Amino acid sequence: MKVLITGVDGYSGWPLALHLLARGHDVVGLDNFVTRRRVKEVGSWSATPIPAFPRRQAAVREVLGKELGFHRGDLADYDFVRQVLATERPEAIVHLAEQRSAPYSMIDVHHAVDTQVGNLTGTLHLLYAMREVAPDAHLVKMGTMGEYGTPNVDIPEGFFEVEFRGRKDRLPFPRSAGSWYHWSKVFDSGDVMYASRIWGLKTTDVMQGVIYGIRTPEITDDRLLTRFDFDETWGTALNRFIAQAILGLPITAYGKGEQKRGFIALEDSIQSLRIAVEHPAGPGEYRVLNQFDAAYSVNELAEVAHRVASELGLPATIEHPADPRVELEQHYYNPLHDHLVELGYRRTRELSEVVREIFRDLLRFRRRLEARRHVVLPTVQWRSADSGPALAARRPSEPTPSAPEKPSDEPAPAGPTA
Ligand code: USQ
Repeated sequence: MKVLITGVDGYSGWPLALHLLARGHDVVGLDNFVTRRRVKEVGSWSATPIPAFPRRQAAVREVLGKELGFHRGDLADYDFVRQVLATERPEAIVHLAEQRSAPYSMIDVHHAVDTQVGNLTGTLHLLYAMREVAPDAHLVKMGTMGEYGTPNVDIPEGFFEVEFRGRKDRLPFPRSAGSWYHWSKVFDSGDVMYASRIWGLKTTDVMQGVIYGIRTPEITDDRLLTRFDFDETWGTALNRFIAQAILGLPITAYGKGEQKRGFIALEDSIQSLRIAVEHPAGPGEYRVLNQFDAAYSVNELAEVAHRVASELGLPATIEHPADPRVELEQHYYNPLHDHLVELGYRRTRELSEVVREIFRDLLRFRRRLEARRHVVLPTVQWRSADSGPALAARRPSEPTPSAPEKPSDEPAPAGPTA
């Protein structure tokens, strides 16, 4: 099958490309490298060194013996999007090219607008281009479990049967997101569902839980590593906890730490996306998949990171700073996740084994963590206008005045680096 991946240079896009190539699919990617620029903007970088894209393509050629096609460009440019779809004629499009950080979207008005305008524009451009030149393609769109929020009832996969004042219907389950970023995904979901209905497009909306991990079976060489973010803006909870333990910083379980989320290992998240691609939705179908394996509280994650750190002789401590987010710190959480299992998905990775693997990798790149230790502790506040001094009132992608010099282990800049 021919698959187009938007956001192929990113954390999930890159290992997905490797996995689909290894499975014998034709893969072509698209990216504008904005994540690399945005991570630099907050003064950080990936713990794993990420080569410039042409070097990544060369490594794929050498290690996997496969050709990864690529278009550099921006989904904000409709002519570019239509041109790529018309030239490549993909059978499936996996749309990952969105601003993916909740804290980034909460920095200030500019970052909120950048997130919502960028995410919604890219999705609408893809939908219109599909209608114009690729109406038979299947769109697999990356959404988020965070669209649902944390209601005090079970969470179905997208839709539920409801009876109100004596009448029944099957309706989209109410969304109640917790950041401007998460709301952008809610609005996207509405647009994808509507485009399916009016144009008969095949669409799958993936309600993705928090992904953790660094490795997939295809990553057999350091040149094939995916990025690993650990700063307060781009790093997700578990990634940050492990980096904090290595750096001797407190593990920051916000508030009571009883916030629960759905989690999935990177390798299993890639498996799920591949299954969604290989089992397309039907014409006019808007299919929703809740994509996570298990719900853990932030405290449980902190404890796993602490336990593995202790095994490795690292003296970690867990702290509970006031929660910078506006979220329930104790709540019911029971989302359903059966659709992917029905399509053949099986969990392959356990939390503590992946945590050990991340520690092993990050200890090798400890110098890169050390060089950015000043961007690990939280500064962005959901409530007040008073974000940390390095972030307040700057337009997206303005250079960060406080960013330190590059350590010598950064790859030579033969193009964009991360
Ligand atoms: N948290 C801490 N300490 C930290 C960082 C986070 O306690 O140092 C807590 C947060 O308060 C939150 C939970 O951990 O309760 C999850 O936060 P996160 O930063 O790991 O994840 P989140 O902001 O929800 O976003 C991430 C990805 C996003 C994806 C989402 C899936 O960045 O792209 O959509 O996970 S979900 O969480 O299911 O919405």
